Amino acid sequence: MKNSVVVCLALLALSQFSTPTQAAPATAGLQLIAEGLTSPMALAPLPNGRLLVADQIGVIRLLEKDGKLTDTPVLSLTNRLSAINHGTFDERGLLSLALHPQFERNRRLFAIYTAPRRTSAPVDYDCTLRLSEFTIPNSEPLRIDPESERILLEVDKPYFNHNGGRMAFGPEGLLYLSVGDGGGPKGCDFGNGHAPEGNGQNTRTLLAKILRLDVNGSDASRGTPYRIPLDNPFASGQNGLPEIYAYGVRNPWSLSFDRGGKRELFACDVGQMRWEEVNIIRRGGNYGWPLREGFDGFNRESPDLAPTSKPTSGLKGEPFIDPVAVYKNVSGWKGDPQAMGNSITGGYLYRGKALPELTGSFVFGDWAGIQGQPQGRLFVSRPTQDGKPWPIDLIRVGRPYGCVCAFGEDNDGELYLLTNASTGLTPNGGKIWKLIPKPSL
Ligand SMILES: [Ca+2]
Repeated sequence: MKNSVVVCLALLALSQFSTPTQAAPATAGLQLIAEGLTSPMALAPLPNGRLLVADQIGVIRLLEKDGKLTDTPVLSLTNRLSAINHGTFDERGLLSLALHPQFERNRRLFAIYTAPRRTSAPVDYDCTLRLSEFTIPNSEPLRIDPESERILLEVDKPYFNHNGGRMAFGPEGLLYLSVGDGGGPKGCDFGNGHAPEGNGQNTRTLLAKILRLDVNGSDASRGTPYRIPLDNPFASGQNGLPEIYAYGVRNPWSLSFDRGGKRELFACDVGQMRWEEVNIIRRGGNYGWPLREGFDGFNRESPDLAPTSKPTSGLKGEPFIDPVAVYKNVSGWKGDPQAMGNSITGGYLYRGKALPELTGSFVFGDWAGIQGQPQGRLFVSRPTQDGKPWPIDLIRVGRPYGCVCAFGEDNDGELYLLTNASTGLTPNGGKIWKLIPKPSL
């Protein structure tokens, strides 16, 4: 999801892709785990295997191991959210959850959601992206006291869209979160609340960034309830805001660490009209937005058209970091049989056991597919060893599943697909599926 406008798309056949790098599609099955949600956005696996489920409408519910979704919310944040468009498209609401790596000892749960505009923000701004933490009492039934909320970070948002708002703890225990470029009616990192060079290339705003915080202490000298990791690229504050870990991203709609291998950080960045990206995020990296999209330049005036230039470095001469995998967005490639979707939804480097065919590959999807209808798609991208772009293949599951809102991962590294029946916040349209081996015929 997360394109500013759901564009009416040309009728394209759901045909095979034919680029030379693409192998046969992978296959998997989908097991329906839970339904009755609106727009499931995130899963957080508790140590005992139960799953916390974040619904975009501001509710956190508990999914028991037997698949029963508890009726009474573990926590409701509905009265702390910004306005959201119930029933129709929106990018605001409750966006992600993460448990502290030492959750069993400290019971800390982190959540990102959009709150109303702060009074300190410009009056024409839309909302506030808020990172908060809550304490989950070690008692049953599981209930979180909303008054346990501790606000850690807020970012003023000029528009309702391009929030980012995904997060993950790294293997070293630091918290990483994504922040979108601020959005706007025209996209392209333009307009009110956007730096002339684009927020992506301006290191004095937290918009269009990957941030990294140490939430295991506060910093009295800065007055923040978190600390700045000493090796953050702008830790001194001299050349940029110290929370920044990487920059030049548009609307990163996933943030996840490989739980094996090199423990790399993956972020999928939703493109404007032409390219959807899978990125590996490196400390201090400049990912190019809004000067680059995919491996290409970017035409900020006419984003559906081919760019006229291809800058290779940022304002300080730092070389842009390319994505590892891209696919064409049907909005900018109408009629192109290689256009694979309209808005990337990031996932995980698969390390589970159920699907050996996918082990060591990045599993992700497209929000609404090539029709702009609730016909999301599932993809796998397999790493290359020669530095070439990773090929992307479809994962065929043999059944419709609606819009791909997000992915989740449990304690065993098995993956879940979080879907919505429409491109809007349709009550009861949200479902959770587990990726399982393809059922035998
Ligand atoms: Ca990029």
